[in-house]
Amino acid sequence: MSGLKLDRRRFLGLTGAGASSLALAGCDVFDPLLRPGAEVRSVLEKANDLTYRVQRALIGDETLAREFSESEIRQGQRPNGSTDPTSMEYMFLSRSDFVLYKLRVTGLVEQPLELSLEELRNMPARTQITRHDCVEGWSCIAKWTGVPLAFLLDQARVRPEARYAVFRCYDEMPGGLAGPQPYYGSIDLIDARHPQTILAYGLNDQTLPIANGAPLRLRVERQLGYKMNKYVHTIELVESFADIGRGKGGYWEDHGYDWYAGI
Ligand SMILES: Nc1nc2c(c(=O)[nH]1)N[C@H]1C(S)=C(S)[C@@H](COP(=O)(O)O)O[C@H]1N2
Ligand SMILES: [Mo]
Repeated sequence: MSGLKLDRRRFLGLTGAGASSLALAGCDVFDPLLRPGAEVRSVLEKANDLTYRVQRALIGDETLAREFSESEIRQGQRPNGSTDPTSMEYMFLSRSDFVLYKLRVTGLVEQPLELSLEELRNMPARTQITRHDCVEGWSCIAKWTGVPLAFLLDQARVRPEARYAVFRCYDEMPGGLAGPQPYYGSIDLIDARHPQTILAYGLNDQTLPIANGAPLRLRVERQLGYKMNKYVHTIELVESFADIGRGKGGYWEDHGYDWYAGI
């Protein structure tokens, strides 16, 4: 996989800047360079689109991310980003061990679903030991257990117009002048149906802790950490994410990060 990483870095280097380094420089509300239509923005958007297509062509649809052995788990999964959501609904659910939690699967589906944790735990499960790479430059190897997203999509019977799965989360992030924004993200249906894409409720043989996204978080193993939404309450199948948030497909994407964060 390191060859691919190098290609991507080199490619972003050629465009002048990775989207992430620009985003880290400041909130785009105040950054005229990242205004919709600004030249830098459109170069970044084209770069992201090309990165996505090049990576898709290189890695194929079904290639598996590397899996590790138990002995390679050296530490707990380092919590990052939100670690303790404070919305009323979340605090209410977490105080009663999420017994009233329901995952909703909605949007372009024939059969919308509302599933309790118990129902999710009784579905086919997959366990995988994988490496989580954060855009900030650290990695952790951890063991994740959950239900394959493909199984949920089959139960919900996705309509042919659907192109993306959007994940909505309980936690809120700073949104600049617009006020707090709920964390959200999206992946295409190729990644959504990938065999290692799971909604995890277990981490290192324990119940998923709040710090790491309880009760349910996404694992999408061929992309960077910010794509792996924690605290998921709704999965919505859509044809386009242009009308959601600021239209870039996720909270961090709305702040300049690549939509396709392949590693
Ligand atoms: N809802 C939500 N999901 C999130 C984040 C977040 O802040 N909120 N942070 C992301 C980032 S940047 C990383 S690296 C991983 C961290 O997951 P962990 O806390 O289990 O290590 O979650 C990702 N998913
Ligand atoms: Mo991250």
